[in-house]
Amino acid sequence: STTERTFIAIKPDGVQRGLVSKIIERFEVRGYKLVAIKMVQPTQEHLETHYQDLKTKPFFAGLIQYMKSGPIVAMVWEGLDAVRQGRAMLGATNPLQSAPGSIRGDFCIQTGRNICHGSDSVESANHEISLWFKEDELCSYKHNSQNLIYE
Ligand code: YYY
Ligand code: MG
Repeated sequence: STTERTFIAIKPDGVQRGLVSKIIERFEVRGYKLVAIKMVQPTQEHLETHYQDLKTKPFFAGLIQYMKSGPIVAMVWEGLDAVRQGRAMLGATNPLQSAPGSIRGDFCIQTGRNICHGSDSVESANHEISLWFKEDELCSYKHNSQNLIYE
């Protein structure tokens, strides 16, 4: 459906490296609709909830340290197949395996500094969106180019 939503975040390294506009641009020019955006430096507890599925992994503590080291740009993007396409646009978790042309494949090198996050399923997207945004922070509007992007 054209109203599928995904949670995309620019991690602290992406912000510090000046990649905010480039990452946003990929989603904008593709035709996805931005429905929420904010800059936030999340708490340890918030990040532990966000990454709860990874809490037994050896890299978990380092991941949380990195993620709370500075502000993040949190976003919700909407459109056809947004979750799966969003993941493809970010590239593989390990940037050394990310295709050139993907965000990670173009802008970073190591897994532990992979500059961006994207939901991995519609179910986790809905969960992450509600974790990062209040209902009234999600904007409902018609994209002006809706009829040019979709047939
Ligand atoms: O969804 P995605 O971000 O692509 O990967 P996840 O398996 O959910 O891991 C989340 C996050 O954890 C990843 O973006 C970097 C970090 N990480 C790591 O530092 N080392 C690993 N071996 C795997 C993941
Ligand atoms: Mg993940």
